Amino acid sequence: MQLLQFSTSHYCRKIRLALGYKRLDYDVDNLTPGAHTLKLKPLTGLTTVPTLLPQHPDAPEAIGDSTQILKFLEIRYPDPPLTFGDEALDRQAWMLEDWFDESIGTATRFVYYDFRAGEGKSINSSWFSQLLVRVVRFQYSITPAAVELARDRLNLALSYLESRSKERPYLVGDRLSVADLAAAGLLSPLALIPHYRRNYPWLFERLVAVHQQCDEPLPPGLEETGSIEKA
Ligand SMILES: N[C@@H](CCC(=O)N[C@@H](CS)C(=O)NCC(=O)O)C(=O)O
Repeated sequence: MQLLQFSTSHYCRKIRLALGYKRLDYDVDNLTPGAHTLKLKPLTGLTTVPTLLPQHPDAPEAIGDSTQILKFLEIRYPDPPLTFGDEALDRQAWMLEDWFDESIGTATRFVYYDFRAGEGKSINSSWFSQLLVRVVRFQYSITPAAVELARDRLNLALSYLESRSKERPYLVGDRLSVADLAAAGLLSPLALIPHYRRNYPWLFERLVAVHQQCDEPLPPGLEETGSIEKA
């Protein structure tokens, strides 16, 4: 199995968490942003990573879109499960997964690239990295007004998640599910932003715990300590 990815993409992190949780062997092909469309478009008709190549005669050649990849993995490799086999719980888990994907993942991207262009420039001030930040901000129309809307959306999401996390560790049911993987992957870029590290310590405790459960290296900002104690 091969994962076509950008190493820094939070959507690709979500899939690596699932592959790790299911203890599946895979290798990665780190695509070059810009040139990636040449490889991806003929395979899936999409231009986005992650794309999974199952490399199995009974499976499609390529699966694009992280939710579709999770669905494929869950059907083909059901053990250990990331769903519940219960209609109501599964509906809740997939709805949360979709919400993180379509709304929160995008909001995180806006806030993260705004940070990287300003206060967080020193994270990587090389010309290539700064060019990439500019291109992404242009590509997704990351304007100051849009960033404000994204911040509001994240604040609401984080207060919802905080109230849930006080009740129980998992977002749905009593074990890890696609909803937790989506949350851990798509909120992971916030670990580099001091405002979120200061104000939402419980979030980063959860991110570390999910990454450890999935045997996935911790995201930038959390990897140096393996815990959030020194944050
Ligand atoms: N809904 C998609 C979103 C994936 C996505 O936005 N990927 C970005 C990287 S984080 C990408 O490939 N962008 C390049 C492009 O749009 O051409 C998914 O869940 O897979």
